[in-house]
Amino acid sequence: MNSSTIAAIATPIGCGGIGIIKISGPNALSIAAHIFRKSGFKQEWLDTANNFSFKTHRLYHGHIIDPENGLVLDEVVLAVMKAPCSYTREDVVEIQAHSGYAVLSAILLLVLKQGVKPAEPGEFTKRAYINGRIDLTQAEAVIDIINARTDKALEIATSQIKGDMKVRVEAIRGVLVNIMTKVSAAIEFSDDVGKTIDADSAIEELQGGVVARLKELIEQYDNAHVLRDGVNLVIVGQPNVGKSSLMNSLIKKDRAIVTCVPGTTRDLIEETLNIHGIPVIITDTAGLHKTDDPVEVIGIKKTYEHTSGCDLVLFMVDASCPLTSEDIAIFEKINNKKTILVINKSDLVDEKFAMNIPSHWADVPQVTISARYNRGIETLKDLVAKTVLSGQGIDIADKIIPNLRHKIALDKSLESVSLSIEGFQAEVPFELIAIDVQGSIDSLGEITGVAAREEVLDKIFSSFCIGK
Ligand SMILES: Nc1nc2c(ncn2[C@@H]2O[C@H](COP(=O)(O)OP(=O)(O)O)[C@@H](O)[C@H]2O)c(=O)[nH]1
Ligand SMILES: [Mg+2]
Repeated sequence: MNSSTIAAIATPIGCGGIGIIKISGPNALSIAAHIFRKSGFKQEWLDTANNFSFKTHRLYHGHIIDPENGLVLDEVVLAVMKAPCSYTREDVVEIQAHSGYAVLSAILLLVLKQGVKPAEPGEFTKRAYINGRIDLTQAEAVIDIINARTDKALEIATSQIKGDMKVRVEAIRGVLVNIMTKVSAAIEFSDDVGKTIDADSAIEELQGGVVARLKELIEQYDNAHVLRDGVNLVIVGQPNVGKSSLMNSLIKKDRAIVTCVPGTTRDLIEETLNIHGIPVIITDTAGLHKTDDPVEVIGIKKTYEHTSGCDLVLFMVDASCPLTSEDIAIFEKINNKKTILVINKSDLVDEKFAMNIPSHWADVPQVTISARYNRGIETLKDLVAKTVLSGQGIDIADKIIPNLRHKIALDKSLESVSLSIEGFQAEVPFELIAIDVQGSIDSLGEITGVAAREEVLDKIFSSFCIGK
């Protein structure tokens, strides 16, 4: 348990109905008692040390009063949760005050004056982890819930905060620990024939209980991490093909200016949208062509820079005129990216129209749309989802989706366990096999936190906001 008491404003600063100041630590209750006056106060409520004594999991209505001068700072409700049944497993008091910059700052200052430390970003959750209430995957899920932009991302985060990922990883780790126990016994009692390991059954156990399950989780990351992390989508193409019209059609508002004047869009225009549960940041760009206009030149440079870092390119061409050498030049520049060929202005050609495209574009998924008349937009969205979900379709049944940190540890664990299997097969000494089994165990421990290094913890918790 941590000996210090910490406090922070836990709600966004601004005008609102309620703002919450959270206090956690051994002195949370005594400090709250010192600055709080319950409504209808009676002297007999005080204990022998002249302190107000709170009951756990109760709400108390009253006022925050500066004990030095008797000044009332606000009318509040106090939520009291005594250790260990609290978010941090320490004594916790939440002061529900009115939300305004001045009032919340004044109360926080008063709390800090009582010898309380301002909380670091994520420190409450870090304490919940250190005090054993949650594992590292659940701590990460807290930030995922806060940042979730779609229902799907939220589902993944809530499954993780319930501990689904932890349970899955611990089950795999359990198999490894079991094998490790046998290997250790075999090393220790190498003279005792009865204590040796049957390599075939160990390999079978590792293949089924570890390798297959690790691969399943890694595959789940590869196929579906975009549901949690989102994707960056960029619309590129020559001027006037209809990029801004598509942007507006996708986000269902007139965000980008649409005109028949080539070179209208010069800057990058960014919007967020939800495509079948995938959080998408979409960028409309300056038309790509040869130009002497200095503003357009900058816009084109920005377009290429942005495209190099994106996850998926919507490469747009105009159905009403044949492809030009400019179109082909653009395609050559972006063809190292995942791309969808979007053939726009289908309203200007007849139904049987098929665009004449170079043979090496044949593998590029394509869709014909009319951005102006909102035709083919749903098909385009389906294709985007399918492409970024690695062709897995939109229904990801399993909500356990590792994040990048988990996936790196899973890869390491898989590598070590594979080496240990090779060791069993080659009948190398058990001492060497033990190193790989232990390596595989340790990598999984990094995920849940049983074997996480301090810098990993710092990195995770520093991404939190203050007050969480
Ligand atoms: N007929 C037709 N015109 C379109 C379509 N999409 C865009 N346009 C027109 O093409 C011109 C250029 O559109 P805009 O979205 O500004 O193209 P951008 O330069 O690629 O951003 C405008 O006059 C649009 O109204 C479409 O699907 N069909
Ligand atoms: Mg435009």
